[in-house]
Amino acid sequence: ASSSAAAGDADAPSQPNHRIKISIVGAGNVGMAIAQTILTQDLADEIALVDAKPEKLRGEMLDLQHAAAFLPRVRIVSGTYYAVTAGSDLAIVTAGARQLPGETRLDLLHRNVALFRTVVPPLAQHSPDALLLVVSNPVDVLTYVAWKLSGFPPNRVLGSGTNLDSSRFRSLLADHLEVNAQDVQAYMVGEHGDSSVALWSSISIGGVPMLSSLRESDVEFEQAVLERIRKAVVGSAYEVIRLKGYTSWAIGYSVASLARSLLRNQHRIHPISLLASGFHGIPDDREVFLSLPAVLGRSGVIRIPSVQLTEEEGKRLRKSAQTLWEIQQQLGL
Ligand code: 6V0
Repeated sequence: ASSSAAAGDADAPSQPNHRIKISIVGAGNVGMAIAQTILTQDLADEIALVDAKPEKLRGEMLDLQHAAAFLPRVRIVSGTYYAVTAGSDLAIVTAGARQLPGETRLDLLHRNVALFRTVVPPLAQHSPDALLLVVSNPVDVLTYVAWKLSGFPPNRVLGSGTNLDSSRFRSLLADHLEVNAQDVQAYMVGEHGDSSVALWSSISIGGVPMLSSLRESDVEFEQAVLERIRKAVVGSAYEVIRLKGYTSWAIGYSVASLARSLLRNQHRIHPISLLASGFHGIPDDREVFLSLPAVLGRSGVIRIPSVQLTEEEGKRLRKSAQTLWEIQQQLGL
């Protein structure tokens, strides 16, 4: 299937004096890295921060406000309640519970679903026309949860997904090939994290397809190198967490790049978590979110271009879809 997931490609809101408002729920490491990148890139006229911890939240808000002399003029507000988010163009959710010692991933997921029940409905209520961007992990399942709880159309609910994995992938490929990462086109798709799928067949360097331009005898060697690179991408978040306790700067830039493409109607293609039913053999009635390259603009997911997957890549994607779907069945939504 290659039908559009979007209802339309409107430039709304189109009022000349429209002020762009971005809300960020969760003023932790990730939420604040996103806020600071959005601020320095001049993407919003107003930023609203929400967190459950009022003192930490106020501290973060004041700290950002004190940078005003160095930044474009942006109104920064905060609150533990959702009225501060009213009228957002984009709402980004980074709030999440942390895994407790001995806790399974599924138990953690149940706690995060309970948390999303307190976050998503009031966000949607105060900003019924917003785009909703989920960052909290496990991002694919939680994007599905946010879609269900918001009642929004699927084109307006997305997860940061493999946008970050793909940029790590591109930069490692660029190092290997000794070219600039901007000239490397390469995607990781599917589930964000351990089982993400690298699309070898569509890697191109300066517009030249990589694998098909190799001599047959070199393909096997390159594929072994590429698999090593894929593993390095998957391991890179773990390494950062082991070294500094959390990840923040790269996800901050990754989410800011999504915010720019969405709010500035850039029609850029990003691999992000979206409703993937009907694509690459995922059954139409399996409502799962996972990452595929999508054209992003002011109305959210504008189009899902058809990418060529090899049989093996398609198989891996469908396996992830099946796993995600089985997990969702246990959530009672
Ligand atoms: P953190 O520093 O613990 O921040 C989480 C914040 O959420 C804290 O400030 C909490 O007070 C706040 N919070 C908790 N409950 C609520 C609530 N009910 N309402 C409002 N705020 C609440 O975590 P960190 O910022 O490091 O990570 C946040 C989430 O992002 C986690 O789920 C990570 O796993 C996820 N990441 C996702 C990435 C991706 O690529 N999708 C990348 C990095 C992290």
